[in-house]
Amino acid sequence: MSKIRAGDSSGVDAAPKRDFGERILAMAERLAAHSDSPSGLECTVLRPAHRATAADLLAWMGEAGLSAAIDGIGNVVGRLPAANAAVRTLVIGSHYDTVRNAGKYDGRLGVLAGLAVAEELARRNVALPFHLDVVAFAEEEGVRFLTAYLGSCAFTGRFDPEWLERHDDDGVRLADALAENGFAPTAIPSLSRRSDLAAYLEVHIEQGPVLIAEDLPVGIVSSIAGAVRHAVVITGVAGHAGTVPMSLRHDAAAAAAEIVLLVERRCAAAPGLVGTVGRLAIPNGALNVVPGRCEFTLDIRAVDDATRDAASADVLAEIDRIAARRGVSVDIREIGRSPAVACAPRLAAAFEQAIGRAGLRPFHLVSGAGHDALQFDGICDMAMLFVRCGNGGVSHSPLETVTAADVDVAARVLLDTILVLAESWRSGTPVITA
Ligand code: HGY
Ligand code: MN
Ligand code: MN
Repeated sequence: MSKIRAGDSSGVDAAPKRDFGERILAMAERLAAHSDSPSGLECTVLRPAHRATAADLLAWMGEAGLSAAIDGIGNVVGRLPAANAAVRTLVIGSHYDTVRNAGKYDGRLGVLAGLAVAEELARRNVALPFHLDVVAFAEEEGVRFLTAYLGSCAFTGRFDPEWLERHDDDGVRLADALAENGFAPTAIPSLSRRSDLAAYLEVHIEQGPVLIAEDLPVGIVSSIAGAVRHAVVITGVAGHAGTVPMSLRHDAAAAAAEIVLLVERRCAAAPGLVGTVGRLAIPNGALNVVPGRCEFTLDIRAVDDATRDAASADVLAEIDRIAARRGVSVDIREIGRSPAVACAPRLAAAFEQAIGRAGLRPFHLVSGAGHDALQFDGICDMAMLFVRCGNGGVSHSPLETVTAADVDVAARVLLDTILVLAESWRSGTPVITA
């Protein structure tokens, strides 16, 4: 059967009355059954639940008519090929790993929306002028090895071999975890698709309350906040909880507590600036021992790098003063840094026009959360479409929720956008150049 020329788009209502939304939510439900925790969803990189999730995604991509494979770090890549093998690729992606006690839609919604839309394009036998890859990135959250964006960094040629030496809470090195999963750590640089990328689109839950307040199902991301992250170890003097006078203590946990409040105070000082101590532990702590060691993480972000870096510098300087006053020592290691980036206006405009064709009010908003799209900045145009979250916008929580109707709108906007990008290329006014 001859291919239908791309661009024969009759807008977002062209898709058959198959409810993308219900199908995508049903697939998200299936994936959420794979967890490494008996209580709540936990799918961290290279563990059993992660492998099972990748296997489902690989199978579904094949059933959708894509040629699919798992690459050398666990990214699941499904391709809808163009007739001309020499053209570049439009990537639709997001991540399939999760935080601990996670929601079902962070990352996965974007993967499954891309999968559902690619399946529809294959069903219609649409001849796109560019390859279309749906990519489920293996790791974005940074939960297991404290290094975020492993999957999209490998995909965009930004993987730092130093990360192979990072280890998890059980002391397992990333290199060893990769090898245990049949991946070759030294081959990761060869996974880069940097030279082949025409553009990147990501659909993601908003993870905030703005679209609720605007009463809109979808929004266009204007920019993505940049984060700087540190791992901090405070070393004080362990002692007997009953015999060491308060005036003689060098309590590592008390120093950490003062720092947590410092981060909260400093990062409340500017709009769009946020600071979080997300992990805090007293290794081998005991009820009756003055903590001699305390370990925690710092995550400071803002919509612009200058605001973020000023806050980070202030916090680090104050940590030193607190440590000196309390007679504890501090080891601070930067473990991640991503710049604030703007989405490509031309590509964001393609989303905006599709939203307008759907009869909706286009609305632009900033993303306080980081996303895999960050890693495409400077390599190809990238843009993001947010989907309204319920429950006040809560995310990184089992309370994360979306409606099938909103997800359906997002999928249809994505489908229409892809068809219009193809049409623009065919008519000689390409928004992306394949
Ligand atoms: O931390 C973030 O912003 C994202 O959820 N990884
Ligand atoms: Mn997340
Ligand atoms: Mn995410």
